[in-house]
Amino acid sequence: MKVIDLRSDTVTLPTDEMRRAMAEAEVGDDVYGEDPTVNALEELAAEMMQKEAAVFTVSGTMSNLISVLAQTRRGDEIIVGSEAHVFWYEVGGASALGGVIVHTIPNTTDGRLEIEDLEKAIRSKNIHNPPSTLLCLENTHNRCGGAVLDVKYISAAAGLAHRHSLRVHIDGARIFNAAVALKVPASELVKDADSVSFCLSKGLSAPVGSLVCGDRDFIDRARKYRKMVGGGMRQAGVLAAAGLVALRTMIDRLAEDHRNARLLAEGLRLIPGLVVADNVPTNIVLFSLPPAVSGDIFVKEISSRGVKLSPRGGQQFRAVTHRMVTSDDIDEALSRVDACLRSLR
Ligand code: TLP
Repeated sequence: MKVIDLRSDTVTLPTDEMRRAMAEAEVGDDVYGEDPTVNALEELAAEMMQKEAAVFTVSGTMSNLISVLAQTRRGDEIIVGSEAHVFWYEVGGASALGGVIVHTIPNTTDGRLEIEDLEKAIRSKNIHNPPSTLLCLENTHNRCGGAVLDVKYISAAAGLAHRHSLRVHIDGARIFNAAVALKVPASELVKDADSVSFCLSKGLSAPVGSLVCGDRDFIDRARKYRKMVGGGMRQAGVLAAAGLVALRTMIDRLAEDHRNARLLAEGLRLIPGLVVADNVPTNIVLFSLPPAVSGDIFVKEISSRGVKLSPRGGQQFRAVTHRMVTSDDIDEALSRVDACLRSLR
């Protein structure tokens, strides 16, 4: 039985071309700035995002953390969405290590922060208030079902933040999914941001890695913070080599993952009792079980039938499409989910 793993696009394995590039990578000590493959990856990332510079990190979590550390001081306040990855899944690193207050304001279901909410959240200059210094947006938005922020919205939110002297960070772990969905270059989506982080290890299939891009001063500070949190790597060119293949060859195919996610959502909607998110713009499908079925039992039962899903608490589940799942796999997963739910009713 083929296991169909829909927990996350992070489960994608490196391609043969990546493995060859890794084996043959020219390397050096990156802490000395001497790894030519890391340098090439950072240059390519900066060019693709139309920013001055970039730094390679081990993960999206580290990228977001050093982006916050390099743009705030202890006691500052950062404004993030209530569903933001930075808030939910990064172990509170920004507060624990950066000493910043995380001020959450509600995310709309399509991943935005209402401009009026944002305006109210920005602190006035008053002796009682912590200074608001950074706004974090997320594109695509994980907990909002792969929602996409468009250029117009980002410009409006960033414009407001900048007028109040906040900097703007975009957690673009899946920024290329957004770019492919909107048919715009990723650089357009980050042109109004001071910093962007994006991942190589999700839909782009590289085994490890993420990049932070921004102006040169900011990247110098971020690189220093990367070292502080133990992220200075040595012959990291073996990883960067896979990242170069990812950026050169794996972006356009994300459209296929988006088609498969829509197929999955359409199929799930036909299964009695399931409630499926209306909008599936990229590769993430959120759905809920009927109240009569226990989420804990369902997740065990469906995984014994060879379909892996991410529980999101209670009746809610997440399925993510990616390169290792074909449209035939989607059909198969749908029939297994259907059979599983019939057996549990
Ligand atoms: N998200 C993972 C889990 O942590 C939930 C996933 O499976 O989706 N920003 C966003 C928007 C993300 O979705 C993730 C990973 C990260 C940052 C962190 O990336 P990593 O896992 O490389 O630290």
